[in-house]
Amino acid sequence: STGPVIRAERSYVMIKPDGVQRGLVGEIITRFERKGFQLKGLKLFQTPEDLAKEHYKDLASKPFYGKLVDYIISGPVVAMIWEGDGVVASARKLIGATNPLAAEPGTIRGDFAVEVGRNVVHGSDSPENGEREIGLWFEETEVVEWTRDMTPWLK
Ligand code: 3AN
Repeated sequence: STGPVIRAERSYVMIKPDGVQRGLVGEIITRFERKGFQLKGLKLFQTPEDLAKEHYKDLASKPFYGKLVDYIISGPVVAMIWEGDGVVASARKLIGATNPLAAEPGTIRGDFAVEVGRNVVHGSDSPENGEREIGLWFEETEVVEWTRDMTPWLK
């Protein structure tokens, strides 16, 4: 067929080095799974400095940019693609406010973080940025197409 490909909304979600080091990987993935979003890509990854700089290039003029890049490359991250209707805005609700002290309890940052410079997780701020970030962090061969309606596992 020749029609345009209409693809579901996707967000780039990343567990930052503090989240990995604190053993929060399972907890964070669980929140996205049980909400109902679909995991389309996942890897533990040591970020090269040039990629961290590119990812945060919109913040390059901020005074904290250098520290932010150092933090992101300080240890492995868990890079993820989550897909579903409204996933970008919903992921940001699950994650909570940028400043963890302002984040509501029940959000990831509200439950697990206190410092803006160590706020555990990233989520894309628009569907367009989601696609941009997925393109930065994932090779096409690392994006997995799969369906959740398969043969029942239990009878
Ligand atoms: P969010 O991650 O909630 O989308 P942004 O895009 O404003 O927030 O900021 C990106 C990242 O920059 C934040 N996750 C945080 O790690 C860092 N950051 C933002 N503001 C500050 C700040 N005032 N001091 C240190 N780091 C900051």
